[in-house]
Amino acid sequence: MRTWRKLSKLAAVTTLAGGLAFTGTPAAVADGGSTEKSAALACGGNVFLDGIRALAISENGRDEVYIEADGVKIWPAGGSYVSMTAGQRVEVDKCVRPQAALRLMEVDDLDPNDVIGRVILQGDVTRDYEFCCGDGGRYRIGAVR
Ligand SMILES: [Ca+2]
Ligand SMILES: [Ca+2]
Repeated sequence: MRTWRKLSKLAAVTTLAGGLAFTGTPAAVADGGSTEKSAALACGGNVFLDGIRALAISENGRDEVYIEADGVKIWPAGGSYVSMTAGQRVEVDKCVRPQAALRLMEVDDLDPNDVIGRVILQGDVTRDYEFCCGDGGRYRIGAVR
């Protein structure tokens, strides 16, 4: 019963996002397409991390960022970091547990790496979270249930 309700909700959201170009939708919905909703369903009881956007970067030009969940690096899979500029959005596409503690790290060669911010997911909701404001960086990530 619960699964059916969730499917119905996601289908409604997808229809809305696909059919109307209005402002004010949550970024997780506005930034993602129906493929993200399908991927979220593939996460089962977990939360799907959709994409991350750099609202403000902590360094001149580019930040080198990666994401940890519960102390373990989960993104990017094929490298030690992703290089991001202000305003850029990059797909994350990872499943994490509903109450995972996320940390956004910024790699520095000579200093210890910077912590941009931490968030603890609020389980059973689709919403955006912000990593803020370590070293002046601010990033938004969409979590889809
Ligand atoms: Ca730094
Ligand atoms: Ca750096």
